[in-house]
This record gives sequence, structure tokens and C-alpha cells, in this order.
Amino acid sequence: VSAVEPGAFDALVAGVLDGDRRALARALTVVEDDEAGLRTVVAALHAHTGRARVIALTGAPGVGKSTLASALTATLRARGDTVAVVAVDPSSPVTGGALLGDRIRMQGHHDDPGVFIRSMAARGRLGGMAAATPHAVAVLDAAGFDVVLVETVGVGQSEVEVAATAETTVVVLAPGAGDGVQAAKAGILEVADVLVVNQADRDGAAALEVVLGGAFDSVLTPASWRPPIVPTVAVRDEGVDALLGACDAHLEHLRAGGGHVERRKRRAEHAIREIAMVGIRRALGGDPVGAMGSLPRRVADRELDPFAAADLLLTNIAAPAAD
Ligand SMILES: Nc1nc2c(ncn2[C@@H]2O[C@H](COP(=O)(O)OP(=O)(O)O)[C@@H](O)[C@H]2O)c(=O)[nH]1
Ligand SMILES: [Mg+2]
Repeated sequence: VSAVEPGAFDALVAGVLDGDRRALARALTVVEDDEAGLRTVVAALHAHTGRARVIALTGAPGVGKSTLASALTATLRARGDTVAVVAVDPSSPVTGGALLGDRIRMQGHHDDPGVFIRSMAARGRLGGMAAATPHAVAVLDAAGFDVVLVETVGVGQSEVEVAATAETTVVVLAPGAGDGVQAAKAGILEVADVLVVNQADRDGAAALEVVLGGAFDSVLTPASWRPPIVPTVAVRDEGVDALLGACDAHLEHLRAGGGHVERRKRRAEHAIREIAMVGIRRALGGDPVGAMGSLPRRVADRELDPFAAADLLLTNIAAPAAD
């Protein structure tokens, strides 16, 4: 762990709070790449977060998440909201979709100070993008954006968990590649607050809507939120107003029942757990012998059972003992 001089990030933090775009871009690079800086920046910005509304768009590669994010950005701007978009999508070039930044540039948002776009590479030193994304969201929140849109590929458990920390999680499906059966297998339907059937101009879209409609009947109580199913044609901006309306209705529902506080707690819980997991993984992986000490021998010698040894190991990680 490299030492960070006190004050080394003060100007960066001040720049973010001022809405300076270069400072913002650099702060997001710190989130991706600079472990010591990440801690400093997150600590300094934390008190300034909690204002932005976070909407996640998740789904299989190629369903149209970036196209929708771009269309939603335009719709949100039209009603006066400032928008930051963070896309964690290494697959776009593979599926033939343009990178998000290119799409939004195409739509003419590139010189709009009310829009900020960041594509994040799927690396991240601290346990991958699933760990880094909430910090990126926090930086954008602190910078004062009204809405933070998060695009993630909903294929792995960790990506799905990240999406579920948004106020509103929009699961995007399309006929064919990202269909409902696959989504159900990946476990992303469970986290959906709003379901989008994008590419509604293509064959199979109506059938997919029917399948999805049936999927929730068995599990919902009358009092719970029923995820609306919104058909969209993102490439033609069709259904995008309805999608935003569904997101607004969901936020209202959360607020009415205190659910937005729960979401924030869930996001905090996720962040704490990811940070702690990094520490544990490092303690175990970086220097296994040091952290384990004599525990393996004592278990092998039947002096300790493995559960008791694991308890001791966690204690050692929290407060390293000589042995
Ligand atoms: N026919 C049709 N194509 C779409 C629609 N929305 C997006 N696409 C196309 O689907 C491809 C993937 O879109 P993209 O937004 O990059 O998907 P992502 O991987 O989920 O971000 C691109 O070629 C888009 O132009 C739609 O509503 N209808
Ligand atoms: Mg994309």
C-alpha cells in the first residue's frame, strides 16, 4: 500500500465538488486505478453524496442498453435533469453496438455540460468493476448530477448485485439473444423494478412480453410492486417516455413506503462488503502463509478443527497477530 501525502487529493476533491469535468474524469481514473487515492477520494466525497437518483440498466450484450441509455439521457435532459452515465460494458464492440460515448456524441450531447459519460474498462484493481462501480457512482453523485445511469452487462452474479443497488433497476431484454428464459437463468428478473422489452420492432417481442407477464404472477403479493413491462424501440426513441414514466412511478412507490432508504442501505452494505472482501482476499491470497501462520499445521495435527481455525484467521486479518 503506497503512502499518500496528506492533501495530495484535496484539489481533485474540490474540483469534483465544483463540477469541474477534468477533475471528475481524473477522479474516476483514481477509482479505477489508484487504490490509495480511491480511499482518500471516497472518504472526502462521501458526505457530499446521497442526492443523485441512480438508475441501472442491465441485460445481456446486444439487447440495446447503450442505445436506451442515450435515449433516456436525451429525455432526462429535455426535462431539465443533469445526467451522468457510467457504462461497464466491455462487450459493445463485440455485439456490434457502438460504445456508449459514441452514441451519445452522435446525439449531440458532447458539448452539453449537463451530460457526463464514462465507459469503464472491465479491470479494476480492487476486485473488478463490481467493486469499483459504486465508487464511480458516488463520485458522480458528489459532482451534483441529478441522475446517474449505470449500464452493466447482467450476466454474472456480481454485476446483477451492483445493478440491484440502484434506486431503480431496469432489466432490458430483447427477442432472441437476451430473451426471458436466459434472463431467468441468470437471475436478473428477480432484481427487476422495471422490465424493458427492447427491439420491439423485431419478431418475437410480443411473445416475450407475454412470457414475462406470466413470470411474476406467482411470486407477487398484492401489496408489492409489480414490475411494469415496457416495450421500446430504442433506435427510434419509441417507448422511452413510457420507460422514464415507469422509473418515476417506481421511485414514487419507493418513497411512499420508505423503500428508497432501504435501497441506499443496500448500496452501502454492498460497498462495505466489497471493500472488506478485498481486504480478506488480499490477506489470504497476497501472503497466505503470513495470514495463516501455524493454523494449517494445527488443523493437520488435530489440535484445531477447521472452523475454529477460520475464526482465528479472520481475527488475525482484522488485527494481525504475531502468529
Ligand atoms: N432493431 C432494433 N435494433 C436495436 C434497437 N435498440 C438497439 N438496437 C441495435 O442493437 C445493437 C446493440 O445495441 P447496444 O445499445 O450497443 O446494446 P448493448 O450491448 O445492450 O449496450 C445495435 O446495433 C443497435 O443499433 C431496437 O429497438 N431495435
Ligand atoms: Mg452497451
